Amino acid sequence: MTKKPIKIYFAGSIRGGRDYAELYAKIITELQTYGVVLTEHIGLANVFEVEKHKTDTDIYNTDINWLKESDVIITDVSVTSMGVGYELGYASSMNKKVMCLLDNNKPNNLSAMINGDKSFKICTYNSLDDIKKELMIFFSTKKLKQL
Ligand code: 6IA
Repeated sequence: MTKKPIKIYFAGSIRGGRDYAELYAKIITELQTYGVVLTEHIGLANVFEVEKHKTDTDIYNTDINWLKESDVIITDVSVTSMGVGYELGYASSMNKKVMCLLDNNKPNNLSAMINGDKSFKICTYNSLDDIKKELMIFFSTKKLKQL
């Protein structure tokens, strides 16, 4: 029997600010070596243009369905975003595996409501190489291998 690829939900700031959009795209490329990324659009430079025909209700419904369907949620929380916070709370209530990446230069950007949820794995980084190493460790854990 062939193994189904892991479904990954990558969350990153959109209306919260796009300062890290280029990094999101690089993280998504790396994540695609581990499974299927349901939310590839998060890294697009022109996400507002691409998504402008969708209503907020459409966006919400699609994202919640992807969140439910996903095996893991990976997010960069260096830029504060209401949407990402909402998604993380939702994921936590479904007992999903969540990894939060945080730029070492932005320690004060992280809400206590994220930092205080001990079901989240929070990894700080200084570089893309650090992120790649953390992802390798995360995806090599036994529980994820068994999915
Ligand atoms: O509050 P934020 O916009 O920063 O929330 C970002 C998070 O909410 C992301 O992790 C996404 O999963 C989700 N999200 C927010 N907006 C969108 C969107 N279109 N498309 C898909 N997912 C979204 C926004 C474009 C629109 C302004 C035309």
